[in-house]
Amino acid sequence: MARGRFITLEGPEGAGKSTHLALLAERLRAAGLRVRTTREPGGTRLGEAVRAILQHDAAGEPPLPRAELLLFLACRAQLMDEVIRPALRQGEWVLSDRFCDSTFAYQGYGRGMGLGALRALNAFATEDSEPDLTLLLDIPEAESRARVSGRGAADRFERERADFHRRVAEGFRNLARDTPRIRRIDSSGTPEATAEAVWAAVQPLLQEGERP
Ligand code: T5A
Repeated sequence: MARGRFITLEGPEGAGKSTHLALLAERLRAAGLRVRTTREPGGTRLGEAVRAILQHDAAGEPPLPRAELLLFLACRAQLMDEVIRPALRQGEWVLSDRFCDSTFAYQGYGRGMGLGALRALNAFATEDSEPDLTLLLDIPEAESRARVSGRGAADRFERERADFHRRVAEGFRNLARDTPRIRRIDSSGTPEATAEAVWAAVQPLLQEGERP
């Protein structure tokens, strides 16, 4: 059985990752593929429990930066072994709302941790697995703020200062420039225009699958 493909969607808050993950999953299913969707942090019982700690201080105190990093990586290790790798082995396409590039952007560029150490720790958590394709949905910072502020109580990351969000956004763009698997997509237009750009970016993977 052919191995499935692993696609991640990344970007700042409100960029449209959840929206486009759902639309892409629908389109891939319509093309006859078996698709599994997941998210980080989350996607397993352990991951969802840790998500509440990471985003909403469910432990009663906020995790300090190194603890925060290790909690994200613990979620990733669990998700990789429990969901992603088995699904890929079964020939499913896996779409994840955030993955390793969020760690590099938020904990690396945002919190100021060294990218070399983050890459090594991420490799340990994933046993060296990488996405086949990453779609970076990019929007101007003001647009991200406007989309997030329109939807109720902010989580711990959304409450970070503007300069943190600026570093994260810049970090994502640097990662896209330096990493061939990352495709940067403008997500500031209409959802329809973004969905078409997402679909175009996925075509090479679909065509690979058609080769004998
Ligand atoms: N984190 C995560 C780390 O710090 N390190 C890590 O390693 C990981 C994995 C997770 C938080 O954890 C941090 C980063 C995050 O802060 P989250 O809930 O997964 O939090 O992430 P959010 O980005 O906050 O999720 P959102 O749901 O807010 O953002 P989405 O998914 O990007 O946006 P979406 O699709 O829910 O909503 C977009 C809105 O914009 C409108 C839509 O109608 C919708 O209202 N819109 C468009 N949507 C798509 N395309 C367009 N062109 C649109 N135009 C308008």
